[in-house]
Amino acid sequence: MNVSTKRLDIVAEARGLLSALGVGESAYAAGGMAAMSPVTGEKIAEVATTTAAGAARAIEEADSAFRKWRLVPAPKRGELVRLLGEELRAHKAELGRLVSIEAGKIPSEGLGEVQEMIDICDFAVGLSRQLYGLTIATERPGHRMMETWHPLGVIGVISAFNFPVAVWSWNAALALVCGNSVVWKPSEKTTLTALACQAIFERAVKRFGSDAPDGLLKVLIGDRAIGEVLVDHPKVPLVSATGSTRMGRDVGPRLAKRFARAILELGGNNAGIVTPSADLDMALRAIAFGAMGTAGQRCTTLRRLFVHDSVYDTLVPRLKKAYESVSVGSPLETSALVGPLIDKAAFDGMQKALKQAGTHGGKITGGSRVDAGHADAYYVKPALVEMPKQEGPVLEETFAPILYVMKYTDLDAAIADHNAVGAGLSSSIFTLDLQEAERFLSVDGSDCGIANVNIGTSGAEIGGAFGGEKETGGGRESGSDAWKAYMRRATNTVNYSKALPLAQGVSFDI
Ligand code: UN1
Repeated sequence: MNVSTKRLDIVAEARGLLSALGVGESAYAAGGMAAMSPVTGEKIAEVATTTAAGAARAIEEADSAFRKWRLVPAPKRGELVRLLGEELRAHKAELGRLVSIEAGKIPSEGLGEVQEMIDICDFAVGLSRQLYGLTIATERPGHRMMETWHPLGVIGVISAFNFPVAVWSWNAALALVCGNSVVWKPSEKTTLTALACQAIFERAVKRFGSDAPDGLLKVLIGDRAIGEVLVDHPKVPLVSATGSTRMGRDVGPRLAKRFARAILELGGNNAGIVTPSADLDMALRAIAFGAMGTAGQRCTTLRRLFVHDSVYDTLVPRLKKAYESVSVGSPLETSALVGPLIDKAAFDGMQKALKQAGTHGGKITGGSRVDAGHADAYYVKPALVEMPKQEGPVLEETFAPILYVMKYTDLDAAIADHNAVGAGLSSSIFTLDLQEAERFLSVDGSDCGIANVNIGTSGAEIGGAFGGEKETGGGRESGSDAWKAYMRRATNTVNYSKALPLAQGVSFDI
């Protein structure tokens, strides 16, 4: 099959999916921003962009929508998210496929991402009948003190290419049941899936009826300048931003300057520890998925591995074999487990890191480019690098499938090394020893937002709070009580007595 035939195929397929998902042609036919597919490296559409004035207008409209939406009772708001979940169920195959085309995910991961959206919708629907406050003991007789949660306003969402639809849904599903509107700036690399989500959402709104105001979801298509409009706008009290630590270093202070809130979900440099008692078959599978899955382009990807020297020579040769034999190829045309990198810059970044690792004494398995029949697409063999110690590129997140493997002898030292990087997102220990497992989860164990036992670092469920510490930014999205970040808290004290006792015994008799 020659490249031009493939080109026609993928463009036609993307258009067919967009139309099935309800996206009008004017949104992607002749706009100013190229939509590329990493699968073939070709342009599949030209998306209409938002101007700075248009972005500001969208935020104003979303603010008006918020003012009406907050008055709709929360369980009713949940009904809209329930309908969104239904639409996602009905269109899972199409949206999952579009994710594969635009982000290069293998089919089960493209579909898995949509499943993650459905799951968070279910979670948010239940939440819409909760949003619990507290009643707190008061020192004053005849008084009641309580805490209530109110909608916050327009929630800005900035998302990355690697989870182009799920990360939006984690934020949007919670924001909506909490009574907010959403303005979303997706990655420039994944605009088509964003347009698809908007169309799916609009269908849910239509089914919901007139209680849903216009402007509950606005999508801004553009580059960094458009993201800045969102970050700097006074009518956006919270921005939830997923991306690099470098992006977070810009966004965080800008928000702080105007006292807006931030949920930052930034880089990860996630590690695993394989102890002497580990179930090595299980560890092998978990490591392979964590490190090679999604072509190493999850923020939760396993990037560092500390292996006890008593099991190193058993596990590492098996791992290397898995690296050598893993199938790499087009997620649309083959059943490969590893799809493409997002673009040439990602490939260059990977090669640079591998070169640096070599200068630090790293022994590299894999890492070279794979010819998948598409000259402008970047497929690579995942790389396993045995490192003498943790230094150089091991300390940084390179958004590509590189796993640095190091030997350890003492668990305390391994945990210290584990924690000695900037990021603090996800972590795991593979052990059947209760003391080791508990030590890893304890106060002076893993310093990450996610710490697992006998599970890899990636693939978290939506029910838990998702996010990490240190340079990962500290934000939490998704499950548990992450919803609280999307609301404002009011402490209310009600006096139902006939007197006016002052707190702290203060007297002020006039
Ligand atoms: C991300 O890479 O930005 O835990 C999110 C996971 C997924 C989410 C990853 N549920 O790997």
